[in-house]
Amino acid sequence: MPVVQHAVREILLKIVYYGPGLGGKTTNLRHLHANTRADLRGKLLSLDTETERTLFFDFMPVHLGQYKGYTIRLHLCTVPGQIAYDKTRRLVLRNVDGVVFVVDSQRAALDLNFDSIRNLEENLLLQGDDVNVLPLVIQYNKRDLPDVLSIEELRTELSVPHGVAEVAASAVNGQGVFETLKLITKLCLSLVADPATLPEGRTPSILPGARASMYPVGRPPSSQMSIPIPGAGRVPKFDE
Ligand SMILES: Nc1nc2c(ncn2[C@@H]2O[C@H](COP(=O)(O)OP(=O)(O)O)[C@@H](O)[C@H]2O)c(=O)[nH]1
Ligand SMILES: [Mg+2]
Repeated sequence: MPVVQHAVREILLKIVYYGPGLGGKTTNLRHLHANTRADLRGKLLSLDTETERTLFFDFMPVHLGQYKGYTIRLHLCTVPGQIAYDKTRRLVLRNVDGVVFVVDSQRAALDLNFDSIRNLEENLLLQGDDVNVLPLVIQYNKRDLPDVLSIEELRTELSVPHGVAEVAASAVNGQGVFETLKLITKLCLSLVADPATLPEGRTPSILPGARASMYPVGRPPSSQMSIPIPGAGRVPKFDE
């Protein structure tokens, strides 16, 4: 449900990074923050415990390029991964436009990934969203570590539906981080056929005819966007 402001010709998208604790959500935001021009980004606001685990959430505003004459503003948020913080996760998920699910690719983290992706589905359902409709990117993170499952194994074990947008990443090295953001933004914007025709303010998340948005089968409106999307809809080779 993007927020459109016609007077200032601006679209606001809320993108939530979801996933198990210590999977790399905060690391994604830190990399984006460190590598975005100061005039295009706001402060990265993090509420961590002493052990650096995200207690509440991280938040960062970013300005992106233009889309059909409208400026795109993003609100990037993370959720706390620990089981105990389900209420916080639900709060952060409200009015979400797109989700990046950050998978911890380590073999030992499989159960945590599984619980978290099911928890995402449940929480989206509770607020009337559908994980099969909402723009979603699966980021397979920590590909640099030795004991990781293959992407095929992770896809099967986590029951990732065929055709969902995926990115292989090593967020700690910055690999795949911008690609993930560009991909989710593009999927979100594919719902906004023409911002000029949307009502002022918040619009319903599921616009008529938007069913295919999660799956990059209907081509996103790349010609109108100034953001290049490398390898949209496929898992890139790690060294690309
Ligand atoms: N080796 C490796 N470590 C990572 C990667 N991404 C994150 N980490 C580390 O994993 C830990 C947890 O990351 P964090 O971003 O705080 O996880 P969050 O709980 O999902 O926000 C930190 O020590 C990160 O440095 C990665 O791609 N590779
Ligand atoms: Mg965190």
